[in-house]
Amino acid sequence: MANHLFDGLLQNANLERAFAQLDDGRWYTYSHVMEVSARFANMLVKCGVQPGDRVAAQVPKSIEALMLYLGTVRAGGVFLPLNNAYTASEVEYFLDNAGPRLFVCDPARRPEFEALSDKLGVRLETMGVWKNPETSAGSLLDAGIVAEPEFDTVDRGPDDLAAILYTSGTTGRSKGAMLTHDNLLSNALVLKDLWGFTEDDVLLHALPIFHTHGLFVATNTMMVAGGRMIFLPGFKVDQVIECLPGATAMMGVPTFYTRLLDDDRFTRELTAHMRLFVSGSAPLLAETHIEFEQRTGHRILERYGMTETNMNTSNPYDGERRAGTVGFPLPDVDLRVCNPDTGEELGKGEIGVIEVKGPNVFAGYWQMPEKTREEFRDDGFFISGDLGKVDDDGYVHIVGRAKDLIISGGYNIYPKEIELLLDEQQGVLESAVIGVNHPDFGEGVVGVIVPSNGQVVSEDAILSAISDKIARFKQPKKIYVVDELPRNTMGKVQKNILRDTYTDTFTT
Ligand code: MCA
Ligand code: AMP
Repeated sequence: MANHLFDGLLQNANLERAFAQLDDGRWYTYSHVMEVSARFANMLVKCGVQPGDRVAAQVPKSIEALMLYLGTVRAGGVFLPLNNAYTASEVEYFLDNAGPRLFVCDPARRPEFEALSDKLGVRLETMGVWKNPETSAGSLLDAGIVAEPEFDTVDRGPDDLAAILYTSGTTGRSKGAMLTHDNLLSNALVLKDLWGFTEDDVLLHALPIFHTHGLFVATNTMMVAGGRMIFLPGFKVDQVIECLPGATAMMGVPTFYTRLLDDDRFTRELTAHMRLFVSGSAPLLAETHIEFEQRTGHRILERYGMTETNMNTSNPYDGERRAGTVGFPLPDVDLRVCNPDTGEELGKGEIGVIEVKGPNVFAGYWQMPEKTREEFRDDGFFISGDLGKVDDDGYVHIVGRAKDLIISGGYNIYPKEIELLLDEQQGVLESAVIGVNHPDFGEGVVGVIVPSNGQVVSEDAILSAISDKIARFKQPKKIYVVDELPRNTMGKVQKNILRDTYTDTFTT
């Protein structure tokens, strides 16, 4: 046996060639990738990590953080990346639920996590951003960078777990999506071929690396192609514009593209040499697609995926990329549209819930067999919770969501989680959380609150009370206080009415 994912990802790597160009001027070759991932794998073993153990990481974006992912896979571990914006109480849930052997955090946040890691019996190490050999960048990074550069990569098969990524749920509790070696590798291989990536490509990487898009779609696909990345710490328009001339391709969420279009320096000349712009994680407005083409001459290639499934569909590389659609199912993905209640398959053009099956689809939710069963049909199709249709030409359209979900700047926010928190606040009887049009983030979070009898609640007091409870990007950007919520005859809150009422919150 071998290590299915690690060997597969690096099968086309030429050790002499560059893997990443960093914003601090450093260049990483594929030989560095082999060496540094081995050093981290050695460190992980020293920390007690054994095959199957989870390694949780909430660390700033860096090439070393990516090497920690690869080192974990080489050591036979299961990588569990966490959004940097998560607060200590959110992190507590993930650590408690996943039971990792090791938690690697930002050195600046170590004091927040010491008591927690003691309580949960999780070893705590730190990893910051490397500056120079004299400056400490955290315990794991300092030691990892000088550990042995060779490692006997642990055997792992296609069905072994490589990663767990948490996704929130409509019940408010996050669920750990278990992704196998083959879920990740098969998707990377398909995308490389479909999007024509080769070792001559240079991907401008400005996405975070704690989610599927930046961690797997972008970096795994580049690795299997043997290509190179311009690896930026995050998305800043100035830096992206400065780096575009050196890139051949870019992947982003719609907010990246609307921000670029808002800048006059983003021109046809600047992008003339580019081969491909990919968008996903949130709906790309047809207007943005059209404006992008008018400005640059390029048609953005939109694709559709989920944490649980990696990528499911893509517009064609060579054929027509249709605005407002997410293209065709990937070659190894079966996709159908069904009646959400009965599960009966619907015909062309009919709207229902999108269901998928294929090597990309996850192995279930970590220690939640019931939840897993609920989201699969008996014949193995995963129920996405997205509403869509397939048109006469076979293009898939996403027309809405059966799940109550807000997507803001490419981050998923489940209203239930915010509502539970708002309801706990002093003076609050009940609440509803909705997403409405936001010029920058696509959707912006709005909270609507009904005070308890005789109580006075203010927007400021509520926002300050929840400020350290949930990640900043999930916090309502506006709160309205009302006497009652609109309900239907069944007593269910009519969120569509709230969305209509507050639709102009961020656009006027
Ligand atoms: C930052 N803020 C946000 C968001 N990001 N608020 C709502 N939604 C957001 N997405 C808030 C911060 O809390 C802060 O608030 C203020 O905006 C400025 O923060 P900053 O960090 O400076 O923002 P930014 O750097 O401009 O970030 C915006 C961003 C970023 C670049 C669009 O959110 C981003 O990189 N998004 C990509 C998400 C992504 O990779 N999704 C893929 C998921 P305040 O000022 O009030 O403190 S994977 C997935 O969905 C599936 C599998 C798929 O198909 O890909
Ligand atoms: P996540 O749980 O972060 O993996 O987000 C997955 C969800 O993002 C999907 O279920 C869709 O609702 C949404 N999504 C991803 N890509 C697209 C897209 N191109 N268009 C519309 N929605 C998308």
